[in-house]
Amino acid sequence: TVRPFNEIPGMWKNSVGNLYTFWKLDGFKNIHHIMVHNFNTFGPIYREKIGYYESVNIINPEDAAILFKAEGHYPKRLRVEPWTSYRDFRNRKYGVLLKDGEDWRSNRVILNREVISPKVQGNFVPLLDEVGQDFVARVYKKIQRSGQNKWTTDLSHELFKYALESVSAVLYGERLGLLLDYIDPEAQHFIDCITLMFKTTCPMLYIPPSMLRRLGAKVWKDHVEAWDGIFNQADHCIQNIYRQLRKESGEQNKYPGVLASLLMLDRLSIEEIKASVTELMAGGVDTTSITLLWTLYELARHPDLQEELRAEIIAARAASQGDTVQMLKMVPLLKGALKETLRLHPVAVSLQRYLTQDVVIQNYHIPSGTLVQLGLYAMGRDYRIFSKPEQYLPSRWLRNESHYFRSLGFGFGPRQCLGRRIAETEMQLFLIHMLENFKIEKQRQLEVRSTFELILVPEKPILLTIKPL
Ligand code: HEM
Ligand code: 2DC
Repeated sequence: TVRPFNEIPGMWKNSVGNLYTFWKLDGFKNIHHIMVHNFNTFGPIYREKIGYYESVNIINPEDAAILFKAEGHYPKRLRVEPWTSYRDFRNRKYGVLLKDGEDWRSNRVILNREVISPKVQGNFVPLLDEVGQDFVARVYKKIQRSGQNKWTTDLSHELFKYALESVSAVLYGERLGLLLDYIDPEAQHFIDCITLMFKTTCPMLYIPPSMLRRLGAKVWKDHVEAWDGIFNQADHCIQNIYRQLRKESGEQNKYPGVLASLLMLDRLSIEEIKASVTELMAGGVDTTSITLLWTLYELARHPDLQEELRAEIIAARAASQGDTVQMLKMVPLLKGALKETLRLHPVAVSLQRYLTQDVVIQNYHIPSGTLVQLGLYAMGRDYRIFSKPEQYLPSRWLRNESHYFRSLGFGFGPRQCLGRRIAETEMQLFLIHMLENFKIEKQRQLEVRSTFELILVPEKPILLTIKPL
C-alpha cells in the first residue's frame, strides 16, 4: 500500500529552525554536501523546508524518470526569485529562462530552431573552431613569454574570456577579439558582473529579495548593480547588430548569428529577443568555462587517459579530412569525458520540477503541484547508481551499463538547457585543440572540492601547467 505524503522522512516541520541550522553549517556554500548528508540520513527520498521554500528531494534515476514524465507541457522549475525581482524592479521583460506557461513555450520553440536544433550546429562549428584556434595561439604566446617552455597558471580567467568570445561569436556572428593581447575593460566588467550576480543570488534564495530591498541590504544592491552591468553590455552588443542589419543586408552567404537570424525571422518582439539573448550571453560564460576547467584538472590527474583522448582526436582528425563537423562525430571518448566531468562536477546542484499530476515515488504519494528536486550532485557520487563513483572514468559512458536517466547535466526534456548544443560544441572543440597541441599537468595538490555560488565552482584556484607536445 502507498504511504501518505506526510510520512515522507525529513526535517520539514520547523522551517525557521532549519534556516538557522543551515546558516550555521555554512549551508549557502555547502548545499551539495548537505544534500548528500540528507540522503544518507533519510534514504532516497526526503522532505525539507528551508526559509520560504519547501520541496521533496529524490536521488534515483528511476525516480527522476517518474518526475520528468509528470512535468507536463509547460515544465516549471524552481523560480530564482532574485532574478525575477530584478526584472520586475527595472521593468525588464523575462526571457526564456524566467518565463513560464504558454508564454515560455511559444518563445522557446522559436529559440530552439535557432539555438539548439541539429541544423544550426553546422553554422556554429566554423565560428567556434576559430575561437579554439585563437586560444591555442594565445597559449603558445604565453609559453614563449615565460621563457621556460611551459606556462603555469590558474586558467579560469582565460577560460571566462574563451567562453564569452565563443558565445558572442555564435550570438552575434562576429568576433569580440577577447583573446588578443589587449583586454577590453568592458568585456572584463561583464565577466565580473556575471560572477557577482551568481554570488549575490545565493543568500536571497532563502531570504525574500523584496524584504532585503526594503531593508536596503547590500546584497540586493550588489545584485542590481551586477544585472545592470550585464544588461548594459548585452544591450550594447545587440544595438550594434541591429544597426548593422538596418544599414546593409550583410554578406549573403555568411551565417549572421543567432541574434540577426531572430531579428530577420521577426516572430518574437525586439524586447523578447533582447531578454532571451541577454540570458544566453550571461548563461554562456561561467557554465562552460568551469566545466572545461574541471575537465583539464581531471586530465592532468590522469595522464594515461589524456594520451588515450589525444590518440582518439588525432585519428579523428586524420579520418575526417578537414571536415570538422564530421570530426565531432568521431570522438566518443571525448564526449564521455565531458559527461564524466558533469557527473562529478555538475554546474547545477539539482534539477527541479513542479509536478502536474499526482505520482508515487519510493512508495509515497506525492500530490500534483509539489516541487520535486533531483539531487544531481548527490546522484553523480552515489555508489548505488555508479560503480566506483569516485573515479573519473569516461569509458563508463561507452560501455553498455545502464545510462537510463543518469546523464542529466544539462537537464531533461523540453525545458532542458537551451545552450546545450553551443556548450557541447564549444567544449569539444576547445579540448580537441588543446590536446592536439599541449600536455596538461598539475602541481601536487589535494583534492579540490566544489563550493556553491549558485552554480557549483572549485573551492580554490586550480593551478595547471601547460607544455607544448
Ligand atoms: C538551463 C546546465 C551552458 C543557457 C540550464 C539547466 C541546466 C543547465 C541544468 C536547467 C535545465 C532543466 O531545468 O532541465 C548547463 C551546463 C552548461 C550550460 C552544465 C555547460 C557546461 C549554457 C550555455 C548557455 C545556457 C552555454 C547559453 C548559451 C541556458 C538557458 C537555460 C538553461 C537559457 C534556461 C532554459 C529554459 O528555461 O527554457 N542549463 N548549461 N546554458 N541554460 Fe544552461
Ligand atoms: C541553484 O536551489 C540552486 O544554467 C537552487 O545558464 C535551484 C536552482 C534553480 C535553477 C538553476 C540553479 C539552481 C543553478 C543555475 C541554473 C539554474 C537554471 C539555469 C541556470 C542551472 C540549481 C544556468 C546556470 C543558466 C543561467 C543563465 C543566467 C545567468 C541568465
